[in-house]
Amino acid sequence: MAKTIESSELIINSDGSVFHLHLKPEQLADKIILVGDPARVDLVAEHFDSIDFTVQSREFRTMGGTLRGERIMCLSHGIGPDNIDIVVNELDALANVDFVTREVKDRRRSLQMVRIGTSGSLQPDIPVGTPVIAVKSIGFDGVLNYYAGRDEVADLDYERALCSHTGWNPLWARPYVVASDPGLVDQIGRDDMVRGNTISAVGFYGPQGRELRLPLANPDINSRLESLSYDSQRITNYEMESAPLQGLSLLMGHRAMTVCSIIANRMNGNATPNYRTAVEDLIATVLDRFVS
Ligand code: R1P
Repeated sequence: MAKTIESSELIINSDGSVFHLHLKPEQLADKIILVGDPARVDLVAEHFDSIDFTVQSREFRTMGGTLRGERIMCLSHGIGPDNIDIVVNELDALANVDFVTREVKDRRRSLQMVRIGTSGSLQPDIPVGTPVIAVKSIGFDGVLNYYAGRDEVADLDYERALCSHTGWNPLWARPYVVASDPGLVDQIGRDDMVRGNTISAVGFYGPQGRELRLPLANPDINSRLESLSYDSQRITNYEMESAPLQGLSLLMGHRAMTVCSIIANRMNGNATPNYRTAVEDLIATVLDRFVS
């Protein structure tokens, strides 16, 4: 018998849309671009051949339409891994739950999600302006630890190596390492993008080793992360969403990846507040390869 989900667990608005995203099942496209900033949704959608709808609720702004004859949509998730828990669960519900009967559908629908973000480099040789694909995502946020099956989709040996090399602070959430969808990475990644291992942090300042006025619990964390080499892989950059996006997609049967434009180099102390052109170029490149 199909599982039925209570209205307290999956809240459906009176217009038939899902609680936070305010999207209706019929609006869902299989190809989805995710961006952090609601204003960036318009930069993506201006490449669409047609725009069928725009929906906004809080930081979640969605524009849906077509590109080269395919349905596509772009959605903003705001800042932080906690928002990704909302976004991926609600997108999955739109795809795989009947909103009238509240039953989980028998046939699973798989979405393709590409996050285009901004990021800080942890390697001196990856400068500002470089697009970095998260071939592996490393969650410092803990979101995936709340789901059964976490250990089946995570790279436990990498996690152990990371904890041992960094002297992991036991007060922090247990980190998890998850892989991007290899097909999407091959489709979108070319020689003009670096393939790296991306950390999703739970905050922007202390949780990414930034010291303003408050001293850090572990001030040497970034140099330890920079020097880790596991299975010929190195940690390349910090952002805040790729790991929960990857981890939840793996558990739910969706395909996902993240590519970020580097806007700061944490090891060299360089940064640019003028990254709009680099992000616009990255959007155009990703769309061209995502829908071809
Ligand atoms: C922090 O400034 C935000 O920028 C990065 C981080 O992941 C975080 O969301 O990505 P976006 O530019 O995609 O928001």
